[in-house]
Amino acid sequence: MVLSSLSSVLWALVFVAAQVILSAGYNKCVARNFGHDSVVCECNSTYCDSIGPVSLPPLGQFSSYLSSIAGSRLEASQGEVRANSSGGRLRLTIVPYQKYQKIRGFGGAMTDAAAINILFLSAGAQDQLLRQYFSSEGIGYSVVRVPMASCDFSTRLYTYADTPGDYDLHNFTLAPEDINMKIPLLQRAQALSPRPLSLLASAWSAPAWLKTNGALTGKGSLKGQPGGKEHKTWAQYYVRFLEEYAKYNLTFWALTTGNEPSAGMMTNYSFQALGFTPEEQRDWVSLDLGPALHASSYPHTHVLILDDSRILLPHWAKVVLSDVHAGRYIHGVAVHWYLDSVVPPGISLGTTHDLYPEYYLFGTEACAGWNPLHKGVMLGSWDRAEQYAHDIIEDLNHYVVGWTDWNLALDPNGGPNWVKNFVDSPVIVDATRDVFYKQPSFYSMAHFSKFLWEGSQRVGVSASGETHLEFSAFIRPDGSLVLIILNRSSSDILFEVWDPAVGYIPSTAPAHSLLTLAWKRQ
Ligand SMILES: *[C@@H]1O[C@H](CO)[C@@H](O)[C@H](O)[C@H]1NC(C)=O
Ligand SMILES: *[C@@H]1O[C@H](CO)[C@@H](O)[C@H](O)[C@H]1NC(C)=O
Ligand SMILES: *[C@@H]1O[C@H](CO)[C@@H](O)[C@H](O)[C@H]1NC(C)=O
Ligand SMILES: *[C@@H]1O[C@H](CO)[C@@H](O)[C@H](O)[C@H]1NC(C)=O
Ligand SMILES: *[C@@H]1O[C@H](CO)[C@@H](O)[C@H](O)[C@H]1NC(C)=O
Ligand SMILES: CC(=O)N[C@H]1CO[C@H](CO)[C@@H](O)[C@@H]1O
Repeated sequence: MVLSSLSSVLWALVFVAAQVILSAGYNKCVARNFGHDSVVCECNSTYCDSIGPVSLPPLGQFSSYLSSIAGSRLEASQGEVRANSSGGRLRLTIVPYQKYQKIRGFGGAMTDAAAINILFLSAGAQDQLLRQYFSSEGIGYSVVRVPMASCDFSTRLYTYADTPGDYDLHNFTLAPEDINMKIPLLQRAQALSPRPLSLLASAWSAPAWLKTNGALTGKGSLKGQPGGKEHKTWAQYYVRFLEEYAKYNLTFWALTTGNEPSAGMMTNYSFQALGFTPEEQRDWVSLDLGPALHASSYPHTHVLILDDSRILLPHWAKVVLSDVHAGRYIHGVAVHWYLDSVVPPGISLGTTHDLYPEYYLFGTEACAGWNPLHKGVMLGSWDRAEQYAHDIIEDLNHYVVGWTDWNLALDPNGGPNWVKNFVDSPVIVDATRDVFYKQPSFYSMAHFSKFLWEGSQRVGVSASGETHLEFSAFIRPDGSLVLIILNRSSSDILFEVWDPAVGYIPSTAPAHSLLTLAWKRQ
């Protein structure tokens, strides 16, 4: 007992001594405390904290990036990989021959609300904000979800084809929100990004005249049956959207079959929705959407089904993917996080993967502050950063290949939102001061998005004993290893990582912290 704690203390001292704090060239967080459990980092038109582009030290050393409730934000250090175990502490062993899914990417949504907030800033601050997400000195977002027409995070209700009876979509036209706000911002984001962005389109509601309830909100679905004229027009609407955005050099990686089809099945649902049963979605894809896309100029656009909570899995996937006519047009299953705390990942995500391993799972929406008990923005909430990291790790450990946050930016009230469904965002814009605040959840995203490049493959990790640490490990396309570790408890823990290819990495996960470790293996 005494010996082992003495050796722990010695190891801690050796570890601290070995750390090289890399401060040169880094912009530090300008921390502001709004009275919650941690701080935000304030950015303006001339200054924003950044760790810059990341490169790894030579073989035999490792990099470590730490964020914590105590105020660390991607704090970088390096250490030596050791030949011998430090003994006595929890060991996480990398199991490189256990290979799982490959990462597609991480990102957020360019809603009308996000675009409005970003454009409220001065040109310099807009640029800082976009760089934070998309440039190589930022956090490496590569996915942007783009709502097709209005959703609750709009200031008015509209679709692109509001002329009743316009089955041929002669009057289909993008909105001012697209042309003046979202498209220019997406073009700027693309110009800042070192690689092509993966754009993802989702529609909230079909035009009212195509729907059983004659309205964009509330309970309603498409009139008629799959194969009928309403369903065909609705498929063509997607194709027209792809064509219109392509005129601005914005091409889409994927589209979903529609945001939250379960919402449109609920009586008096308060904002834009379009109900689908899994059977109707299956037949619409097989008879209308699939053939329309196939015949369009964009036949390689991925189609993701569900776009709703995982509580609907595996049932939804079974109904849709068991049908070969629908299944051949489909690439993946999109999930939202809202009910994750009550739906175990194994029986939903895991089972769906086991049944249909040829279809990937992808996270398309998540936000904090949606729960009526803790609604809206909470500036500096570390608890919300932990909610993000916990959910991302849980998803990654159950075959999910990417995770998309909701609004890229909101105002201090969590809007605008025409139905007052205010929520939180990793970036909160205070236009009155021409600043934006990077919330703890922004760094939560960064611990994954900046390090897990497209093509990174999850590998096994085994713990030497019982632990509440949460972790996930990946081998990147360049052969380096990235291990992300979350400690949601209130005490520090010493542990070591053993990678048989290189040796032992002593580390510590402070109370309420998120840690990304990375090292070369060859
Ligand atoms: C931006 O923030 C930095 C760091 O806090 C500060 O030094 C600078 O004066 C600010 N610039 C403006 C335009 O407010
Ligand atoms: C590592 O362990 C081996 C055998 O257990 C020992 O011979 C060697 O001296 C140790 N090396 C170091 C650097 O402690
Ligand atoms: C729809 O487009 C047609 C031409 O294709 C035009 O004559 C008509 O005025 C438009 N209707 C509306 C409501 O914009
Ligand atoms: C279109 O976008 C691609 C990147 O997605 C870029 O390489 C190309 O230069 C752009 N073309 C025009 C005309 O802007
Ligand atoms: C739904 O809305 C209608 C019209 O506003 C109202 O008459 C009805 O009572 C509402 N139903 C429920 C279940 O709230
Ligand atoms: C740093 C750390 O781990 N502190 C807590 C982290 O989680 C573990 C569970 O393994 C707790 O026991 C630690 O106290």
